[in-house]
Amino acid sequence: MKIIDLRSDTITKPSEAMRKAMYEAEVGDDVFKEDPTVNKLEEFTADLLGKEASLFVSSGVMANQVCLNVLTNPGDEVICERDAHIFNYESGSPAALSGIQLCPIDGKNGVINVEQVEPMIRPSSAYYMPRTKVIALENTHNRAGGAIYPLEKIIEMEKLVKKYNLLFHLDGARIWNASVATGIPVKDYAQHFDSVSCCFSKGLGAPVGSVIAGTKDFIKEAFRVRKGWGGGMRQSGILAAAALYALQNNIQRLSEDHEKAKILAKAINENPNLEIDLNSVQTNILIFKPLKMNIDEAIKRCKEKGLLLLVGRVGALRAITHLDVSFEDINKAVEIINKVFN
Ligand code: TLP
Repeated sequence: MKIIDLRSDTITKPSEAMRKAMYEAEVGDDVFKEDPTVNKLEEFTADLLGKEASLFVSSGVMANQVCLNVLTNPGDEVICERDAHIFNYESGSPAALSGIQLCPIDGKNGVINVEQVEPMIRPSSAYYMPRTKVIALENTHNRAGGAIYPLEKIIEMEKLVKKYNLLFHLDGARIWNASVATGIPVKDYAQHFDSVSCCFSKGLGAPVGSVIAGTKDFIKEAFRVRKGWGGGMRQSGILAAAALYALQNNIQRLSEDHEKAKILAKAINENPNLEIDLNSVQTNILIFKPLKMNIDEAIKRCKEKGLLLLVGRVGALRAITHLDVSFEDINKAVEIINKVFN
């Protein structure tokens, strides 16, 4: 039985051409900053994001956590949306690794408004309170079904950040999807933030790796923290080559994944036993609810028929389209979904 795996876009495997680029990569010791392929990737990414410098790291979690560590001091507070990845899926690392706490705010489609955030900024005179230091956003927003953070909302929030002398972080694990869907260059998103993290190992199809971007001074500090956390890699040009290949070849094709998500979303919406907010399906993630079956049972029944799904938000299923599923696979997924939820 052919398995259609829609659990995540992280499950994609490197293509032949990507593997060839990895095989042929020139390498050196990156702890001495002597890996030419890593250096090239970092320059390329910094330029793409319009930042002074960037740093290749092992994962999206490491990228976010190194950024938060560099931006804060122990006892500080970071404001984020309640469904944010940094709040829900990073193993409590803000507390464990940086001694900071998060202040989650309920959003709509992953978006929080300045009117909600401003009253949550702690007065600097209150020495007995945590110190608000950072506002962190996520674009696209995973738990909000891949929703895009509107640029004008980012700009509004940036004004608040500046007014209170705070710092601004973007979890841009899937910023490429936001950019392809809106036509807004990644640079135009990234320019508003002090630190940006982006992933190569999701929709772009690389096997490993993320990047952090910011000022030269910020990246110098991030380099130190990465090393201290055991993230100094040696001949990592092998991995950077895959990331570079992904950036040069796999960004524009994300629009295909978005098309596949729309096909799937339409079918789910037409099924009376399922509920989906079509407005939230803006990129490659679908969050939907079975109305007459519990989540575990739904995942089990789909799996028996060859379709792999994951739990999304609490009480909801998640499907993600990616470069290793074809349009034909999507049609098959629709058939399975209609059989399971009939
Ligand atoms: N998300 C994974 C799971 O952890 C849920 C997925 O399958 O979607 N930021 C965002 C917005 C993410 O969605 C993820 C991964 C990360 C950061 C962390 O990336 P990794 O897993 O590479 O550390």
